[in-house]
Amino acid sequence: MRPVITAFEASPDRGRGQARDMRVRWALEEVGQPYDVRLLSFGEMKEAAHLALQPFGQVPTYEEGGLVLFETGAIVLHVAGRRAGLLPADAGGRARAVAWMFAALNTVEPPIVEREQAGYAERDAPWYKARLPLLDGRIRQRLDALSARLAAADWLDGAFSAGDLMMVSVLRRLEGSGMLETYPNLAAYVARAEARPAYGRAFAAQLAVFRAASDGGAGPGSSQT
Ligand code: GTB
Repeated sequence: MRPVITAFEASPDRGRGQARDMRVRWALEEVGQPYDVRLLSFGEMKEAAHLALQPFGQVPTYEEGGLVLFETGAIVLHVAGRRAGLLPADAGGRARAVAWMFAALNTVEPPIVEREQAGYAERDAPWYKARLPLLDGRIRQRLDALSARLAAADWLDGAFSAGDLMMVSVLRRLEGSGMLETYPNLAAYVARAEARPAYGRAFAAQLAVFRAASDGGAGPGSSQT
């Protein structure tokens, strides 16, 4: 049974792989699970048919037989549990990989998203310039800790895992901020993950969707990979 995921018909990130379907695509590629994609417009994401799958009207979702999932953390964990490649075989190693997934989503991503949102929503506000160092400081606190963790290691806990996939996906949101570059081992960590063939296939697939949409040829609203 090929799972079906949903993604933006025309991603606002212009194919830079920042939308969250990228994490799911990457996980599916890492475990060698072929999948289909249903592309949605912003309008379709807020319609009843999609809200029945994703109560917040967001992408991505994941459908597999009768199973419907939303939240990328839950989806990646499910994918990682179905086939080998993203979680260690031993129970302790699996639990630690899951802990790193949660760390990425609950501890590292929130300050990054907060800075991003401030850039969109508060840039013209009188307090924006004064608040920025505080927001940057919160991110640096997390990057300092991650950089120390990866001082003598390629990956967060032994071999590459779903924890690394999620952490790298989160760190990639700093692209263009210049912040990652001030931590050479974190920049190298992200580059190492991006060099994985599975990452390359996932990135190419989401970029192809954006290119098709910008050529005005998004096609029938679905794609295969
Ligand atoms: N917690 C949910 C999950 O992990 O699945 C969050 C899902 C989510 O935020 N989805 C976004 C969405 O559907 C798309 S990925 N937004 C529409 C809405 O809420 O109405 C977030 C995203 C979008 C665009 C960029 N970008 O342009 O760089 C980056 C990230």
